[in-house]
Amino acid sequence: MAEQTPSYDILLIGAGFSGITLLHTLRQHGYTSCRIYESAGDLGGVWHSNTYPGCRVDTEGSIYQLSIPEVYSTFSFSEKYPSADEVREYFAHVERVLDIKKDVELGVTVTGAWFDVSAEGERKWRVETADGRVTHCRFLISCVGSSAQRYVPDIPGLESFQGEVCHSADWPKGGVDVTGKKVAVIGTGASGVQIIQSWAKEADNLVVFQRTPNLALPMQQESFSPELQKKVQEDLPRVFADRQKTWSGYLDESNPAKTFDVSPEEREAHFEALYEQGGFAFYLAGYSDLLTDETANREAYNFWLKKTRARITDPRKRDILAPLDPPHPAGAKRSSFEQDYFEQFNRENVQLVNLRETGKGIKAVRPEGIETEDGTVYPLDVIALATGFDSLTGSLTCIPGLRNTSGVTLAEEWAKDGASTYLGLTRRGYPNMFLCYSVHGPAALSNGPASIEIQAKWIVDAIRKIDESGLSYIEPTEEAEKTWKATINMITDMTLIPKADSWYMGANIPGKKREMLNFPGGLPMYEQMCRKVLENWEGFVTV
Ligand code: N01
Repeated sequence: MAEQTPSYDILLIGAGFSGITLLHTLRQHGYTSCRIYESAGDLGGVWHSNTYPGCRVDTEGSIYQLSIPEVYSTFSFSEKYPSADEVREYFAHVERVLDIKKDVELGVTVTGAWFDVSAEGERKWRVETADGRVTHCRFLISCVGSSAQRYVPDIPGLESFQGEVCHSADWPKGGVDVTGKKVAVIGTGASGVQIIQSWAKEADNLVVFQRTPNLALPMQQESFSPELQKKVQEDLPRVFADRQKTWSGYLDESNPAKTFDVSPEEREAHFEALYEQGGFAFYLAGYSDLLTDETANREAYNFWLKKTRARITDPRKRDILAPLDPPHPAGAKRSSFEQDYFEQFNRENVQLVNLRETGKGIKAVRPEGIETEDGTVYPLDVIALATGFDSLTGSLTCIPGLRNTSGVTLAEEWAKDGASTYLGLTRRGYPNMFLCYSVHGPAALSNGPASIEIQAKWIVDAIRKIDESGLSYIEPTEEAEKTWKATINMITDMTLIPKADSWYMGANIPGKKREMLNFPGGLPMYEQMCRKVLENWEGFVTV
């Protein structure tokens, strides 16, 4: 039987990329009393839970991995953009090399945590878990990621549906056989695009319910021969060094020219080259005013429009998937990467419903299917909810008993005043708690492993400095948090990002405060600002 009141120096929540990076870095610095509590049954975070059909990472495998030599020198991805299955194989490999699980308890859900700050108290965290245990630790590190809390929209009658309802982030373990079936996908974000690409080819009939068109870009997928895999692997040390120097942690750098500084011919050739390159290059290596000037942005949109509309044969579907007027500035909301997404709508078995058209909103789910406001009923056997996550904040506020030193829960605090952190790494009222890949860090605007490595290094250096200087704890001041948030908002307001209803801005969840949840200044600036603070604990109370 597990000990009822275990105690560690450092407790981490979550065993995805951040938890593993932190644990490995802590071990390297001699911290042996570390434990990870992970609610899932294996390592991998979102990659463990996202098993929907067609699931694939939308970052090139070469940069979407840890820069740990003993790990990367003994593994290579077989495709440019690896499948979720191969990412799970990668995590199994990480386990074989680093023996992570010896410090992990799987199937353990943290339900609450509180730091006893009183002078007569222990000045430690008391962490509650669903199995009834209370764990004590000096440092608590949240590695819960951005997408721990799935979002299910409140659709009347959903529970009355007689067929199967599956959320992309909680897919039935045995999969869903849709052969000969009538199926629907609600949502056209990254998950929806990938499910649609798979199901269109397998199901008897697929109905896609789209609210906002996805300005999806070509993935330009490639299979790697063993020779190419070897070449990619040999180049990794350079790749890892380079990714830390760019704004996003991807290798692409913005073109210093502005959109209209160059001739129309040159511009067209540049757009064409980036489109052919695939992935985020179209934005990240685009002209420098792409995300700051609406006319420039429209020029990039028009190029995408021309390319995309040429692939869709039905004029009605063409206008819904790639409308002449942009739904939002290109790049202000996350574009997915597609392989043959738009071609699926040329198939006779694929219907498209524009939820923004009068009468076409979803009225209710009936036992036999989905009814739209105009009374049309779409008969269905399976409904896929690809409706995303209460991103970033939701991963923390879903821990019901996570509360500050005064006993107020984080969920209450942030519901009232919006999110607040210092550096995206710490939070007032939560002494000695650190956040990784979380609210107000580079998170969703970065290549995960790249920003995680910067934050993990900072967190471990902060813990070492606390130990070396004999401090009990550190805690950010209210003023420091306010200044950090103001900095984020100031940079955000210089861009077109607020003009899109995106999960970057918390705008995908009804009732959630609309505010920027990521640091938009880029990795080099972020790292520099965080490192400077560490020199003298600027913005922290030290006890
Ligand atoms: O979620 P999303 P996701 N009625 O929030 C729609 C990462 N990821 O799971 O755009 C009808 O992007 C919503 O519509 P709208 C990646 O970072 C990565 O797809 O809000 N529709 C939208 O179309 C990604 O960005 C990978 O108008 C409703 C969709 O549901 C992030 O996770 C794979 C609705 C939600 O899209 C999230 O992606 C998967 C409603 N009531 C995910 N509510 C890879 O790396 C919401 N929608 C491959």
